[in-house]
Amino acid sequence: QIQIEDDRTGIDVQTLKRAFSDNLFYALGKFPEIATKNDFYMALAYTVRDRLLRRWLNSQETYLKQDVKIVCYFSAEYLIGPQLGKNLINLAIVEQVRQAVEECGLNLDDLIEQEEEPGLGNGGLGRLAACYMDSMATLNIPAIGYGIRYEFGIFDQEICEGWQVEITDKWLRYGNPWEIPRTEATVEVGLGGYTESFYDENNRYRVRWLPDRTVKGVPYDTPILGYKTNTANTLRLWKAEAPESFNFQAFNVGDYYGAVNEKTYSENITKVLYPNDEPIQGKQLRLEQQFFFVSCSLQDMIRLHLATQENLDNFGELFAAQLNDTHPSIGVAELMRLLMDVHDYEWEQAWEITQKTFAYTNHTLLPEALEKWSLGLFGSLLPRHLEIIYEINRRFLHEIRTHYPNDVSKLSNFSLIDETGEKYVRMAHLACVGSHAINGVADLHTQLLKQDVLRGFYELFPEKFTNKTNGVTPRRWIVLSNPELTELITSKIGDNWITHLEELQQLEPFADDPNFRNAWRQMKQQVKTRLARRIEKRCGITVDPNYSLFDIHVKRIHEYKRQHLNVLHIITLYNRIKKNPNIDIVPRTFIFGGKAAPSYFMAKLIIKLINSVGEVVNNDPDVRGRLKVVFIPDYNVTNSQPVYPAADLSEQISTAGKEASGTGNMKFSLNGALTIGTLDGANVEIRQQVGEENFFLFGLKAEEVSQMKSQGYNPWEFYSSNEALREVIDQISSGLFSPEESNLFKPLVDSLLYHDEYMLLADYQSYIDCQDRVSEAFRDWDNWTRMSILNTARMGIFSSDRAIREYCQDIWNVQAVPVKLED
Ligand code: 26Q
Repeated sequence: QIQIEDDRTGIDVQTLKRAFSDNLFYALGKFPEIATKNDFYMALAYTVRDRLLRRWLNSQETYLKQDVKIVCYFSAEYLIGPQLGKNLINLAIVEQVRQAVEECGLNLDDLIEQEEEPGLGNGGLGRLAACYMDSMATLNIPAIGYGIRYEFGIFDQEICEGWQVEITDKWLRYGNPWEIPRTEATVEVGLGGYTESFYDENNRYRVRWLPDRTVKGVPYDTPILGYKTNTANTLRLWKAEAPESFNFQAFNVGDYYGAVNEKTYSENITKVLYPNDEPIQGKQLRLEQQFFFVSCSLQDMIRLHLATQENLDNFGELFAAQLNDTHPSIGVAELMRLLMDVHDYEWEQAWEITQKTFAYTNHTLLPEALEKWSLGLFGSLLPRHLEIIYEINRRFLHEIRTHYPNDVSKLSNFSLIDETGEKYVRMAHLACVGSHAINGVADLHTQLLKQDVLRGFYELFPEKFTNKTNGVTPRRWIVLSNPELTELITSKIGDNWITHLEELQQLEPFADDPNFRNAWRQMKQQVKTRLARRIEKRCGITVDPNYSLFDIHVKRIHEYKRQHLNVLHIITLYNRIKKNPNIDIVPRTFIFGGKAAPSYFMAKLIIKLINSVGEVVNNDPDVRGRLKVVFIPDYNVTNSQPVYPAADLSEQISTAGKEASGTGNMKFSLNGALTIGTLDGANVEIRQQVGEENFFLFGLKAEEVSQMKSQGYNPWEFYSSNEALREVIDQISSGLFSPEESNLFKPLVDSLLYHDEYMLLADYQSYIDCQDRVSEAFRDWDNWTRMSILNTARMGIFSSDRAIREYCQDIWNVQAVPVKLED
């Protein structure tokens, strides 16, 4: 072995130190004396990247040589979070690196915090994709994550006078050491134009698409290394570029600005992530984004396939493409087009390959969140795809006619085209017919899909439907976020749980061990203190980590998630104190965090309400610090990591039947928080696992919600018959929390009193009673600790490793492929 190689791969402290200084000098062009903190971070990132490159290349080589089946995860969003800490853990070199940088006079945690995360997603769906990439690598499953390299990710949030303000996320500003552009794998994507038919040299009827513009897709690859394994998969994100830097023809005619304009236009496609976690009506650029990344990815897969195979006959045997919601579902039509128009396949065989390749995951039950595109927009951007969709539909409706000969209403219900008013393409229908498997993301969610949203499709092909309850990766959400808990668990049961999370069960007997309970409580205190320090620094609010219950509600701000129900509880407690300042009350710190879609007025008003109530409660001398309300600004992966470990109570209080699964609920409970929650999404399964005596349940059930709605729900009845509730609502509307503008919260109050779509008033009393039980339980520290231990011990099945094993077995038919480090 030559010395150079050692400097790039060695993992002893001396070599790491030398490599770190080398990278600082040769990659960043700095001496330590003049380096900034970011220079040091970059130098360390390169040092770590060097150490995973061998594994990455070997993994890719192994896949290429062995004809293995590869999972292609298609997702418009990835929220992978900061990479440095995670890679150190997966390489198992945290301690050596800590020492190495310390010997250079630096602190590892400071450097880790320096990293700007790629915020290439909105919330749950994007983060799920990231957890799944981690698990696939850890389980040695060959995988490629395909997506979009947004130049601006989800906006940064600032809070000004209690309001959300959006700031552009310039995450690439200081460079990204984790990605490598692969310009040699650039592909071209067409848009717009028209189609024409012709007869080819064999006199076969053919169609071709003549787009009126093309865009280049350049892949940027990020390695995703598994935990203590040699597998490093690829996250391949596409950036849009103009085909030529100059349109010379236009330039010669003198249209200089027109030429440059065209360039900016193409490059717009991957400029910015849409910050909504629900579809927005008819934005052409969004459809362009979806088609762009899907077309790039399918072309890339075909190129990879043809590198070792003669034709595409067995494409579906060597690739499993998972559609992360309907956002990439145009892939069904695009693969059909590529197979037929470019690779000469007949319809029947192309369709067989397509269905075999794709599977579809649904992430929503809200009917208004089902993606659809108006025919006009769709046809002008993707004329050939619209034709293909019509033909898929024609054949599909023919089957429907034979299946339900006497029921014409079935045709319009199943049609891929919504013709009830303005005409739309229904993307979920396209995904369902084009896939061999369809899944929901929690038991209840899948059940409701079968009964409700996709009922017809379930009746038609029940065998396509399965449930795949979400999971989260214990590497990021325990080992990295909560070193104190990690150490405590490992001291009792060893560290095998990190890859076999069911083994947390072995903690159960210790729940009755007084010494262990003490250690657990101390550990919780320690992580709560850590969060308290951050809150002090970030928000200037002093909170008490020792006696106060940390009651945490972090997630996107949405009416169905009911952050404002939590606020009604806070005001209720505040009123109790005001009426009786000496009341014996369990001190609580209410912690919120989350972004609102910039155009979602009500969600932004909820943020303002939280901060306004905080202003009053935090500063009222009668409260004597027993209640504190904190809104952590700019909630993202980085800022969330210190939050989950510090929770005593996890708020999972969505209206039953609205939250598909939730994944934050899992992160909290795994870290020993108790949950207050409705029977919604994965809460149902969490409660089954941890035991009903260790879970605070309240509220209407999903069927009761729909029942009450169909019987004509009247929120006013709840308001007028409940004195405490009435007082709270009246205080909000009278301007108690908005003295400078008493009508400020009128839209919110009106929405509750006159519509209350999400049944807050119906669930109010049940929620308050349940919170009272929480407070009583918290007084018994010892038993609370026991329940906390049992939560962690029984949450093992919510590992994303378990979820990925299920996808591999039931949907993808993919096997693990071990990668050797030597070649
Ligand atoms: C679609 C079209 C146009 C613009 C935006 C969108 C869009 C973008 C993001 C639609 C939906 C999303 C994100 C949805 C999401 O995050 N859903 C969550 O997925 C989690 C993982 O399965 C679940 O745990 C959550 O319950 C679900 O809300």
